[in-house]
Amino acid sequence: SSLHLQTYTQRALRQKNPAAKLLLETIDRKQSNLAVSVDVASPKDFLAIIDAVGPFVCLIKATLLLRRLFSTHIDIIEDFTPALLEDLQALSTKHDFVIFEDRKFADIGNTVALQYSSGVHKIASWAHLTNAHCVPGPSVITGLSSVGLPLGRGLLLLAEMSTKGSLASGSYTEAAVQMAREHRDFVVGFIAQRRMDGVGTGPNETLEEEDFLILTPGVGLDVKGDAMGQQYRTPREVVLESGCDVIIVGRGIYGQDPSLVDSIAAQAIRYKEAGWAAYLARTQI
Ligand code: 5IU
Repeated sequence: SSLHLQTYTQRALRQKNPAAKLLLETIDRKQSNLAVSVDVASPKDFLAIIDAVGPFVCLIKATLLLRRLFSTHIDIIEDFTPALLEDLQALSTKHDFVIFEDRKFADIGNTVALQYSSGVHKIASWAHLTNAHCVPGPSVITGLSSVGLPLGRGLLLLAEMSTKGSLASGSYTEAAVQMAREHRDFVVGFIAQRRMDGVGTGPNETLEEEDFLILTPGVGLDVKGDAMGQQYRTPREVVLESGCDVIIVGRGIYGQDPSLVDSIAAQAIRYKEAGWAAYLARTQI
């Protein structure tokens, strides 16, 4: 199937899940397939980075480093959690980006439903997209879907990882795709390193209407990895050669000093342009 050769616009029209549709429309409107991953410990840096890169991204990936932020400060500032989330949502409206909470749910259905809906974070109430490991089997989707589907949210399954020696490969990846096929209303795609359409099906049984979104971390223009097993590929390798839809970039953009907002914006523009050029090359073949 050649769905990835279609434009984001064409694919947005066919999407039924509201979060997936919003993401594709946002990519199209802003001409950006760049997502920025904001993994910093200070709430001030967190919001400053998002404000700086906001105009250039389709999506912001938060990590429950938010959890770390909260647990650090929650004793001191009582209403800290709602305030930070309100700031994040205000920036999402101001700059027109989708919010993805990289929560990596991985427990039984009942527990993940509680983690998704309740606690101090109430993730389902503010994150358009979240993700889950497939280790628990389909019940992780059932649990999350019971909370997220009525709210118009979407789920990404972790089908592959960017790290050296990742165990998410081969039959594990195929099982992830199979799980997604059975919950197409809520599972909108994957965190993966390549397209997943038709994975695990025979050569002649590729499903025509299979259009998963592929969001891909492990993207860098200047270095090949870090000292802890992360592996980077360029936007061109990820989008043009592997057919992925969204590049997720963290340290490549905010670097070693999260307080330098001017250089952060400049890096975001650089990655945005590289990601878009790779997409244009892919769809104009
Ligand atoms: N992330 C990966 N690789 C993966 C998965 C998640 O890098 O396979 I699943 C996360 C980790 C971090 C971000 O939050 O994506 C990448 O950050 P850097 O661009 O700074 O490496």
